[in-house]
Amino acid sequence: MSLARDSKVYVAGHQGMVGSALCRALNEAGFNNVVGQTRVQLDLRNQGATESFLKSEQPDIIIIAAAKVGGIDANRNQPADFLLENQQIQTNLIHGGFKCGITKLLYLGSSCMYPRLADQPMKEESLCTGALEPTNEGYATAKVTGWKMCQAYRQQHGCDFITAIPTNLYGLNDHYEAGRSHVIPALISKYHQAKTDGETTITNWGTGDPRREFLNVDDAATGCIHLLDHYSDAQPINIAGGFELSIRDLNEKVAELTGYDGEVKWDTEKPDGMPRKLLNDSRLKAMGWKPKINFDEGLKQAYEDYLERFS
Ligand code: GFB
Repeated sequence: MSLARDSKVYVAGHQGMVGSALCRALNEAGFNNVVGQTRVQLDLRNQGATESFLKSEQPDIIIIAAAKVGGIDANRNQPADFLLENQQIQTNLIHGGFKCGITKLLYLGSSCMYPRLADQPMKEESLCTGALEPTNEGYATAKVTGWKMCQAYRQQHGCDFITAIPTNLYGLNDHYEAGRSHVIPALISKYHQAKTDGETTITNWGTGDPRREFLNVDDAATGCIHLLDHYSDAQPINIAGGFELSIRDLNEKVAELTGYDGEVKWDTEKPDGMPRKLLNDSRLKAMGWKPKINFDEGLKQAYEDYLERFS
C-alpha cells in the first residue's frame, strides 16, 4: 500500500549523492513534506542532538542515507572510523526514530555486507554465511549491524523498519576527492586531469580483473520509493539490475569518454577488493520495479556533472 504523499519524510544525508537523488525522486513521486539537515545543523554522531531534532521535527518516515562512505582505499585506511561513525549515525537514527514513534524507516545497507566469496549473483539469503572482504570489514560490519537493529526493533517493538541493499552506485553529485572516491569518480577525475594536463601515463589500482555492477543513483532512489510504498519485512532486499563489467572494461569506457589515449598501467600492489559483486535482483523485480538508466548514458551524465562542478 502506498504511503500518504503528505507524510513528513526526513532524509538523513539529504546533501549526499544518495540523499540528493532521494529528494529528487520523492519530489517526483509527489511527496510534499521532505525535510533535511546539513552536517553543520545536525551532527548525527551525537545522540542527544539527533534525538532532540527528531523529537521537535516529528517525522513520519526516516530514510537513512547518511553514512561515512568511501572507496576501497579510504575503507582500508580508516576501518575504525568507518565502523564507529556509521554505528553512531544509524544507531542514533534507528533508536531515535523508535523513541519518537515514526511509522516507517528505510535503512540503506551496502553490497559489501555480503561475504567476500558469496555465490553470484548474490541473493539476500547469503548474508552472514561467510567471511567479509577484509578491505572494508569495518564499514561492512557497521552496515550489517544496522540491518540487525532494524530486524530487532521490528521483532521486539513491531516497528516497520526495512533494509535495502543497493549495488555499487554512481551518478550525479558523486564524491571526487582523491583518496575517498569510488572507482567511477576516481577514474573520471584521473582521466580528465591527465587529458587536460597532457600526461601520457595513468596508473590504476589492482589487476583490473574485478567485476562490479553499477546502478545509477537516480534508479536506486526510485527503487527506494518503491520499497517504502510496497515492502515491509525483516529480510533485507537488494536494489540492483545494474550493468556489470570488469574494472579493465570500465577504464576503457572512461578513457573514451574523456578522450584520454595515453598508456594505462595497473598497480598490483593496490588491492582488488571483492573479486565480483553482482546482486541478484529478482525479489524487487518481482515487485514490479526495474532500473531505467542506460549505463553509457549515465556515465556520460556523471562526467558532465563532474565538468560542471569541478572543471
Ligand atoms: O569503487 P571501489 O573503490 O570499491 O573500487 P569496491 C572498485 C575496484 O576498482 C577495485 C579498482 O578493484 C579497485 O582496486 N580501482 C582501480 C580503483 N583504480 C581505482 C582508483 O583509482 N580508485 C578506486 N577507488 N578504485 C567499496 C567498499 O568497494 O564499495 C565500500 O570499499 C562500499 O565499503 C562500496 O561497499 C560500495 O567496490 O571494491
